[in-house]
Amino acid sequence: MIVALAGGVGGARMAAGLAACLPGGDLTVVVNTGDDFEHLGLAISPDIDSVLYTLAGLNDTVRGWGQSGETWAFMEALGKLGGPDWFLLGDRDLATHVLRTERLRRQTLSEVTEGFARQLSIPHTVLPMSDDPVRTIVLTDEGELPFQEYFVSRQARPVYKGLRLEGVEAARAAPGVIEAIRKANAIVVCPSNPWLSIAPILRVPGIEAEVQAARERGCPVVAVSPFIGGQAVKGPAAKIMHELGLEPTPAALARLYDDFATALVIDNQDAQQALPAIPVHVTDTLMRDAAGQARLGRDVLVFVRALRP
Ligand code: FO1
Repeated sequence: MIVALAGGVGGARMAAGLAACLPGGDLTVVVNTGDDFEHLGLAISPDIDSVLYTLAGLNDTVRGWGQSGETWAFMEALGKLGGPDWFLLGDRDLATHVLRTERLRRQTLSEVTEGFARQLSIPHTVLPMSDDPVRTIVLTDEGELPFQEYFVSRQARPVYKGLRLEGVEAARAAPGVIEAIRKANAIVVCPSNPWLSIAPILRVPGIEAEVQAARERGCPVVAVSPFIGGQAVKGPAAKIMHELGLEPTPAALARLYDDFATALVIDNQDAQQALPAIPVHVTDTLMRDAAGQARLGRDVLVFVRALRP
């Protein structure tokens, strides 16, 4: 039983890599929902959708988010009417948001996600970190910005100063999250943005404590670095590290994850960097396509098995 903590494109790709190497039911992906927001009256859960689309092989591999073969008639029509065009909703993707919004009237986000996963023939468990609304607000040099305004509208240009997670104190981990961590033989922290994707998951009351409890009982907690040669594959993780006066290196990542990680997977390009005092596996961490995802998934699982007592 493997639990993966995931957010963003790196999280979705790693989850798909692990999924490709594990029998159905052996993987639970716990997904960040701090990026969720309401747009045009629709409930958007970008990270859940990235995980579902990638596990189902429907994802756009170039953009990293949304579906492949997407068309944009809705956006064109929206633009003609003077609607907001800063957040792109493809025609196929729109179906997900419309159906989710409608189902959320009588179902929880976990139930809606489970229904989508079943319909898409995904044999693994995909759980939101919480069914309660948690909204990531990014503190920047230009003031507080709701996550998608910072990330998409402002393209993460404002200088990152910190996070506020609206609603997190009252949020409960979604059903199955704590139980999955309790039963896990290993926990994989995906190569997601440590600040924007992983921190919100760990801040849901009970989740980080349960990961630490897993570590105490000898369960490997393996973090896969999102950095390659001082850069993030996608998104602002390296930029944020610099803005916080940190280096995007394996050692800095190990310090960030010091409270819970027991081992690290890093890229070949970073092998010459100062390494942390925990076990480190050096490999090619770039996931270019489904084969690359499966290769890294297999690599991580072999490393994990060697770590188990
Ligand atoms: N990311 C963008 O950079 N621009 C977009 O217009 C955009 C639209 C979008 C629509 C649905 C969806 O599920 C994701 C979308 N994303 C878009 C990605 C998303 O905002 C971010 O990648 C995540 O929130 C960060 O993990």
